[in-house]
Order: sequence, then C-alpha cells, then structure tokens
Amino acid sequence: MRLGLGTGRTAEQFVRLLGLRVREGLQVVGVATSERTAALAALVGIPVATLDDEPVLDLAVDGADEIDGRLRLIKGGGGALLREKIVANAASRFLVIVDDAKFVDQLGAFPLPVEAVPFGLAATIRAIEDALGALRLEGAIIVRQRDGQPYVTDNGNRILDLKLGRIAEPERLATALADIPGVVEHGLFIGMASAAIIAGAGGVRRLSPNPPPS
Ligand code: A5P
Repeated sequence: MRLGLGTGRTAEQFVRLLGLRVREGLQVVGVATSERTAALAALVGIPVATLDDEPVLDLAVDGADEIDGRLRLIKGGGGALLREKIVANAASRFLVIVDDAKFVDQLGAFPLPVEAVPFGLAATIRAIEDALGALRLEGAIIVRQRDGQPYVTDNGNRILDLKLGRIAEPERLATALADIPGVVEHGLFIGMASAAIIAGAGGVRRLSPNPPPS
C-alpha cells in the first residue's frame, strides 16, 4: 500500500507500529506529512517517498486535535496542517485515530490553527478578525511562538491559533478562512475523514459517516 503518514503523538505511535510490521516483511511505502514524521519513518525502517513520487495514496492515517460526531476535525496542533490536508486529500481513504478526550459535541474548544504566509501577517489577521465578526464569532488570534520566536512551519509559514471556544458552523468558517489572501490553509478538515478509530478506557470504537444500524 501507499500510505500517508500523519504527524503528532498518536500518528507517531502508528508509524512505530507500522515500522515493526515492515521489519516483519510488510510491503508499504510511506508519504510523510512533516519532516518530523519522515525522519521517524526512515528511522523505523519504512520506505519513504514524496508526494511527487506517489501522488495517489491508498490510505492516510493521522491523529486529530478534535473530532465531532460528523467526522469533522480540527487539526494542526502540531503545526503540520497544510501537508496533512494535502496528503489526506491525495488518499482514497483517510483514517483518523484519536483517544476519546478528542471527541466533542461541538468543535472549537481547541484553538483552530491557521497557516498564513509571513508577508503582511498583520493585514491577514485583520482580515480574519473581519471574517469572524461577519460570522458572529469572537476570540483572540494568537501568533504561535516557539522558544520566544514566531513558530515557522515546514513550509516557511506562520501559524495563527484562533481561540474561539465554540464553532457553531464549521463549514461557513472554513469557506470564509479559505477566501482570505494570505491564509494558506486552515485546520478544519470537513468531509475528508472516511472513518475514525476512537480509543478510551472502555475500549475501542469505530466512527463511520454512515454507521450500520445496530
Ligand atoms: C499535527 O499538525 C496535528 O494535526 C496532529 O495530528 C494533531 O495535533 C494530533 O496530535 P496528537 O496526536 O499529538 O494529539
């Protein structure tokens, strides 16, 4: 299989376990969603290709920061949302693996990451504020920092974290953010996940778009 490999603590567990299977003889090629994951995949013995080498993937597996009952996600807590969305979009199936603390009734308690180009960042922030106002959403927009400096993504961009608290209409917000020049991508993944595996103290359950009648 041609596999998209996610980013974050949960996805790293998947990559390590996949590495075990590869060392037992499983044949896969992995396309990583971050430099961090590419390094880990190579370390555990998974053959790594670029998305240019393998532009069509069979399956992408990744974590999420929040997920609701309609398989809508917030991603990007690890700063890799742009490559994660490109890779998930290139895959025939996109499987999300989370613990049940990530499962929410309404998205938005986790700050929504937005990747923006550094040029004109203040103007982009103002445009996002205007878009939020039009949707009657309120909240701070924080330029993500690391070690006292603006965080820089693998693509040389910045991350803005939108602390909204609740997002009543994720589809409308996704469209509004995507329309803003300077916004490269946002962390709302809507209509992308094929299924989710949700693990909790009570066991593991699978969430599908159309669960079979019980
Ligand atoms: C990386 O940019 C994110 O989208 C991660 O997939 C997400 O933050 C989940 O990460 P954890 O598994 O570390 O919570």
